Amino acid sequence: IFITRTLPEEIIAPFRANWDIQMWDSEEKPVDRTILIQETAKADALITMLSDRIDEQLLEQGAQLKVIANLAVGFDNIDVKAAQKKGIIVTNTPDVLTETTADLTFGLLMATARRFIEASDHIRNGNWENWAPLLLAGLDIHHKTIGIVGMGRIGRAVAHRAQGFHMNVLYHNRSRDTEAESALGATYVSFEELLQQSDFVVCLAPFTEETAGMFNAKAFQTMKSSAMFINASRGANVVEEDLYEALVAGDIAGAGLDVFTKEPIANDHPLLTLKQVVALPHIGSASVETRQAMMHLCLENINLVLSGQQPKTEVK
Ligand code: 8YV
Repeated sequence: IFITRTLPEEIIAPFRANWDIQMWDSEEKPVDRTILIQETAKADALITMLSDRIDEQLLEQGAQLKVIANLAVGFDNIDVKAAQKKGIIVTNTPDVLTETTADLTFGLLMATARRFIEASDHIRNGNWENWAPLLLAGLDIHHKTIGIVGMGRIGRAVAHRAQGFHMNVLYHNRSRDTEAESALGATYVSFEELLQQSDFVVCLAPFTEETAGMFNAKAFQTMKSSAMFINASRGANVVEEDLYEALVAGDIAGAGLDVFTKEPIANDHPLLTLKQVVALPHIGSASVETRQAMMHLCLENINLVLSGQQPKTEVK
């Protein structure tokens, strides 16, 4: 088993009894492509990260490769069709990260609406000298309209949180989710209606051919000028230049971004120059408990496949 980052030994240890486990020697730096190719040629199984490009060229090297366990619910870094054609099973980590990512998404919405980061910087920079009636005044969240684009597991968990804030929940999705409609009081609307009516537009859709760049100049111009855009799914669903222009022009009021088109972003990225932007380094699923559960699920899936059984969470 080759793992493309260093994972904690206490997670790996129980699996060492059965398998020869090798890890790339860094917690942070992505594995070199040449090493990944060499290791893939020797491996029965890989644990991969979003930053690893698993394409046809790499898969060609996997003479004995049986399973690729991606440490993420998303799998847009993997050519799943090419893997399946070669009989290689791909697994992901759904469910275990749903609530954690929904917590982060809702927190990001709150931080953006109520200007948490600016307010914290205000104190740290020594600017809290006086009280003023509108000092760091943000926008209300309760009783507002939230529009969720992508009503999957995480979308539903965010809708559930929004209910607690007495929000009106709209959603747009590839298909209608009648369960979410009855259980969460969510209303299905077209993408355009969602943009027109929402105070908070929240993107939780995976990156696919249909969602690529769907948040573009036209979308931002359709939103209310008082509305905020929150993205906790994939940066490439957004045309970042258009988002920047929309924020500068006042087409929308703010953005909370946990994801970017090309990660990691540089600290001179234009979006970071705007105070109405809250930016996070893709930490949606990053709680200790959840990251451990994700790692464990990857290893369990590999263990099952290599012992001839069905994995728990195969990407079909
Ligand atoms: C990743 C994510 O797990 O699950 C996903 O799809 O985007 C994150 O939770 C994280 O970036 C590590 O690859």
